[in-house]
Amino acid sequence: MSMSDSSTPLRVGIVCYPTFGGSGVVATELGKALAHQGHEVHFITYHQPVRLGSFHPGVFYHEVEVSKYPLFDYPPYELVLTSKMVEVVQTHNLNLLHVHYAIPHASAAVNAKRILAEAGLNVPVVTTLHGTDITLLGKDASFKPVITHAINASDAVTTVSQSLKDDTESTFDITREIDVVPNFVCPSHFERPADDGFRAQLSPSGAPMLCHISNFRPVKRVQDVVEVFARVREERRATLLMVGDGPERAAAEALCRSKGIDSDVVFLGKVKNPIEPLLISDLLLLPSETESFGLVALEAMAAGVPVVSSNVGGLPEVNLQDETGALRAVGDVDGMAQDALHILGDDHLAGYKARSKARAAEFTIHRILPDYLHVYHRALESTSA
Ligand code: GMT
Repeated sequence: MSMSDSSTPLRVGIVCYPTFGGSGVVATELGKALAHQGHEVHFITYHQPVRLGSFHPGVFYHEVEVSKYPLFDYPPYELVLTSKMVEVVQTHNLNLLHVHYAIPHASAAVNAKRILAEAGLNVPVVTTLHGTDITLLGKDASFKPVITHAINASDAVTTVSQSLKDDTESTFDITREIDVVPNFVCPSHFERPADDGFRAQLSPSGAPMLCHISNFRPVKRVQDVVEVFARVREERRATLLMVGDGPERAAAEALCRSKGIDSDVVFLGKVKNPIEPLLISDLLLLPSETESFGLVALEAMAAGVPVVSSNVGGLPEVNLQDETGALRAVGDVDGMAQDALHILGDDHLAGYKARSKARAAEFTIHRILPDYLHVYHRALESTSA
């Protein structure tokens, strides 16, 4: 039976960033879902992915250890990763490598593929682009030749939104087809009761709970979150839950103090499972400078939480104006506050919540997994041809 036969279980190597970022979450949940369907999945990364959990049949983890040799001011992670990919493909007879994020994963995979070809093994590389690898790093001329090559030399390339596909094609000299495979949520993760006790503790008055979840990098415009909340707070009681950590957190905390709203804002720090805070929230604020998809917006919607976001990148493909929330130009904190107040209004909130849930149901893993499998089989066919 040929490996491109869609009923044959595959042995897939998945390379991703193991941290809290959306790309790692998508890669990890995809791997778990593939294993659940009977495929064998090998995660290859420098740390166990945050969302991997302890034990899943069919899921294996291979750690990439970076050499601490004193000669290396800059440890060559990409090369160690390449070697690890070669080793795991050979040892476990993998059919395919699926790498998430262009740098350094796609370029390392393309190199591994070449090394394996010399040993007589033909292993296709599927690359999924997630956003900042194109929209931020892509703007850095020093990365351009490597990213361009990694994309063009992959056997299949997917982006998580149409907007990211357009950005990729306009930023790089792309000579190949790109498929759009949107991000997804796993409905079972949302089938749990909200922790009402925790909510009551955070918001004893029962006031609406606004929420922001990110890595607090400049691209997330965390200060805008505070500005929007401060305007909402002028009009009504409310609590803001800030989830995550990163370089902008201290400035955001200082801004809350200077605006005198710090007693209504709770900074939780990093939380392993953002679904828990979402389940006790009424509205997500996501005013990012750029966002290729905005996985957290989709997760919020799946938890029945509407979204007020900026109208950039892939966000309009996820968050629908007046249906699941509202979208405004980057930096329009007055407009976002107006939208938040409207959505939180007694007559509106329940409708927004219900429509958000319904919209998120269009992006469940059951719908998206076949798209990835289709891409895998096409890549397998093209390399075996
Ligand atoms: O948002 C980040 O800074 C993290 C980054 C990542 O690599 O995890 O997120 C990107 O990939 C996510 C998963 O596909 C997307 O949902 C995010 O929109 C995207 N971030 C940006 O484009 C800023």
